[in-house]
Amino acid sequence: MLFARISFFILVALGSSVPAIAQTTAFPDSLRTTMKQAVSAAARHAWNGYMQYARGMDDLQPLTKTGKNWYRHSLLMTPVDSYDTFHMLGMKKEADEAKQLIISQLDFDVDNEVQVFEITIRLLGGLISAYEMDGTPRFLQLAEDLGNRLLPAFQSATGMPYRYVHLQSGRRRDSLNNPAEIGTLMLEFGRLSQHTGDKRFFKAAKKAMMQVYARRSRIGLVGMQINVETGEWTNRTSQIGAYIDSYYEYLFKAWKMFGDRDFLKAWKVHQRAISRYLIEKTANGWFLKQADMHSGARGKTVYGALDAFYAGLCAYAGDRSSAKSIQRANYYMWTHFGMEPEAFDFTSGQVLSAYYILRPENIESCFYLYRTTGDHQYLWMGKRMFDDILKYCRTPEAFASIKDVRTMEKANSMQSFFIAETLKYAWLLFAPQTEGELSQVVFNTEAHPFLLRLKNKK
Ligand code: DMJ
Repeated sequence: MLFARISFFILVALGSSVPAIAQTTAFPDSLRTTMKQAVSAAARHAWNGYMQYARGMDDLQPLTKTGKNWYRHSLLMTPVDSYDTFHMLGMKKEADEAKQLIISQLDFDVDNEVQVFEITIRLLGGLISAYEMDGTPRFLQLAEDLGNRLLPAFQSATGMPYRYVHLQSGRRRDSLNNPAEIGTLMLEFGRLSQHTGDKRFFKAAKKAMMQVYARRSRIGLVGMQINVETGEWTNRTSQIGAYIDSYYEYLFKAWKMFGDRDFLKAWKVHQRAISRYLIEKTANGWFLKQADMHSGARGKTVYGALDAFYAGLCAYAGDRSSAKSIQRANYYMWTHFGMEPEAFDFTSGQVLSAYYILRPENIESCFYLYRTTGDHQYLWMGKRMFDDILKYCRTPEAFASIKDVRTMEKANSMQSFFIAETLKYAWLLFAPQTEGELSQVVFNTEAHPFLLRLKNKK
């Protein structure tokens, strides 16, 4: 009792530096149903905004109520990214509308120079999962056509892809690439080979990924930028977030999906190095910092929205202890600023990039933590995050990003990953475990579910 009273006074005295602790009581079933319905309503609202103001274009700009294309011609980023979410959430009307747009309008024979990584995770991934979900052959034809148009990107001296490729001419550009954009092609290209029987896709993606792994430092880390022509690192700073993140994610997931031990071995080497050199244990949870890839020397203590995925990956890969401690830091990051900023310094507390662009990683980690531990605190965490998104990002027409989490001023963007990932993981968090069952599917980095095992296919 006395201890409880003392703790209370310490907590009050600490004020805003109190570590964020999520509620741990049982999450009522009725609330789960309410949350699921609220997430579905949010998905419907976001899609209606897109259909009313940006139909046929890539993205909706929610404040100006206009559409925006990434390149000269639309590649239907939002419909392709959204289709499997609607399918999974049982939103038939919305799924049919997205499918109709894709089947009638999507064409890759256009004068666009595209970013290989983004197009792979959003479009190739979305088309493959759509095909696996409803079996419509056109989805696979589109995926194969796209895969063939992206393949020239891998024609470099090392086999690591250039960052951009032109969809019609195959012209490549930008030899300064990074592990995330090189390695996060494996699931999509590998699965495309399995569906089409054309092994070139798997081979190209695996070679590229293993070229990055082969250039790891003696202590098992990789840097943030590499020249795909010379194989030289041009930025030797290591971290868990941008430019590297999903390279690690795909090593583990490629092992799950293809059962190829090369991926498992690489994942384990990196996992050890990350634990040793990048994790920093603080009173607010375990954050991940920057370090020199060769010496392991501590660098900037910058952490942010993208880094938050690593808790989920640890949980998925069986390291629950690290997962829980990192998720505590993730929740601190979300609650401390009102919503998570893109980046902050976890030593000084200073916000470095104040925007929130509807990113999924923190809720995604709640999903993996809940599915692997059954601990209801992750449901409460996810509820808090989703409620904040409703509170701060919802507009009369759709959802907007936040320009500055300190003022909650809105920004004119609704990225396609909001429906593809953020809302899918939020819904799955509250849905029965039979939905998005982790023993049946592997989610690509854009949350497109691929069947873990294909029947009768090599
Ligand atoms: C998504 O496109 C993917 O999750 C990617 O791996 C990282 N960035 C966004 C979401 O934040």
